[in-house]
Amino acid sequence: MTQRIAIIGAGPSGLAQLRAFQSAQAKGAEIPEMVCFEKQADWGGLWNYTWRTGLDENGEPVHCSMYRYLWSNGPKEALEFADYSFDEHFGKPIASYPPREVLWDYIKGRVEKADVRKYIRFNTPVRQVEYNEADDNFTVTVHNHETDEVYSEIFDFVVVASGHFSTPNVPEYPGFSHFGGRILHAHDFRDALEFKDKDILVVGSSYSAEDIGSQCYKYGAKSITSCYRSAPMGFKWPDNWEEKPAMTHVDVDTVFFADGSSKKIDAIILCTGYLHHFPFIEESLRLKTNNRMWPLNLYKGVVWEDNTKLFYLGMQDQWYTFNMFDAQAWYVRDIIMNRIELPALEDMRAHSAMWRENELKLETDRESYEYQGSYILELIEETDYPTFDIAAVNETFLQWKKHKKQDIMTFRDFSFPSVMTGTPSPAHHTPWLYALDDSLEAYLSDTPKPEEIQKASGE
Ligand code: FAD
Ligand code: NA7
Repeated sequence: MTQRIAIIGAGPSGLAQLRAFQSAQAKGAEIPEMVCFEKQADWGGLWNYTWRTGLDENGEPVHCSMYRYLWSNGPKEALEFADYSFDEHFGKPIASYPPREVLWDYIKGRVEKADVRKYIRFNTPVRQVEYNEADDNFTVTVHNHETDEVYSEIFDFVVVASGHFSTPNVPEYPGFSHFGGRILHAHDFRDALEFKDKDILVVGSSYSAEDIGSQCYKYGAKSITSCYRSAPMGFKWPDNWEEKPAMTHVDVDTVFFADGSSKKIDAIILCTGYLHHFPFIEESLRLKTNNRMWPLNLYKGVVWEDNTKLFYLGMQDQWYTFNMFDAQAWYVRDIIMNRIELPALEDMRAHSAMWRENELKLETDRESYEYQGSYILELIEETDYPTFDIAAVNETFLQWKKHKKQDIMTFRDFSFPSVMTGTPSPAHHTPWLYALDDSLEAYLSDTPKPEEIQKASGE
């Protein structure tokens, strides 16, 4: 009997899983039957932008946490697929920090070429995953919004690739219910122009705080204040951006901070991270973790140790992204296809405990991305995923961090050579701060728009 695999989510991780199997098939292997359930109407996960917030057209929680004008927050050379280069997709070298639409196009290019869309059932959220002890298989219950039918099917394996940056972590601070301005989470932030000429507060000190604050600066916010719980971001900020310690409370129009200072604020944007949230998975199979480099109970970061027919992709905090999801997907494929044999439960647990122990020793960013790089290497050494120069990617991360330290508003103007092809990337035609049109067309054109030239030259 052909084995059946349910893949939950058609974002970069779920698509990596489809591509992994398809690539084995292309080399002559017989592959199991795959069904990918995707709650949205299209593929690409977070990269599939929507203007919607709250609930989508089907009454489902909106998945997208990306916003207009989002450009890659790290160099594209760190996330390039080892089996599908930027050169191949765009047919010419492009700059290192593409906007969302350009990266979405790249993600789609590989899976269009692999012809795997046929495996995906769109507008179909998974409602429940249950393990059937007697039959050693899973019942997966889904809701087809196109026909408004709920149905169940049986699968031998389940791969959870539903992401973990979509369910916002929303803290409450004293006075929030009396604040006169808008309070929103980063998940619901869409267009920085909404905050033009406004005094905004971004809460948090990680990627969302840094980037949403920068977006608001770029699109004309009057002032940006950021506040941190544990440690400041510590970049050299523009004149109208100040960094404060933790917020203590707010009143109708003012925010108060732990150092006794206060500031009048129009809108509060909570950049306070996300929850790993899997309401559709039965308790005994559900991953419970915060956002970290080594969640427990996952052998090699992917295999549910207590039931090795269940897998999770992309659940780690992410330095590496697309090529890490690939490494994971190829590894999972090879377990399912009996090309990799799993060790005994106690050995899997010991292996995970060792990685967790090493995770707890990580002190610097450099140690963190090197740790994740060595994890990826461990996976790809066991599969036929094209190996790539992890040390060179780590070096790219190192330079990226330096550029950010030098100037948070100009780091996206630097370029890197491709680790996969060696092709150097050109500088983009317009510095990021002045490139207001983030469309694929504007980005790929060879010349800036006249108004952007004007703005860049300060006229
Ligand atoms: P997702 O992209 O979240 O995809 C998960 C998919 O699962 C979605 O399509 C969703 O609709 C579907 N799904 C969820 N629940 C269900 C269900 N119950 N049933 C069926 N389908 C379901 N990474 C970078 O490399 N560079 C960046 O610049 C970058 N910027 C980012 C900016 C933001 C604001 C955020 C939040 C993340 C960013 N990331 C970035 C990281 C991002 O996590 C990865 O790039 C990538 O999108 C993760 O892929 P994924 O497939 O694991 O998850
Ligand atoms: P992260 O990286 O998980 O960071 C969450 C931030 O929120 C972090 O600075 C936390 O501070 C802060 N936080 C969490 N809870 C609170 C409360 N209660 N009060 C104040 N601050 C809080 O999430 P991001 O959204 O920035 O990034 C997620 C992904 O999106 C990332 O991979 C990027 O690629 C884009 P802490 O340091 O824990 O004190």
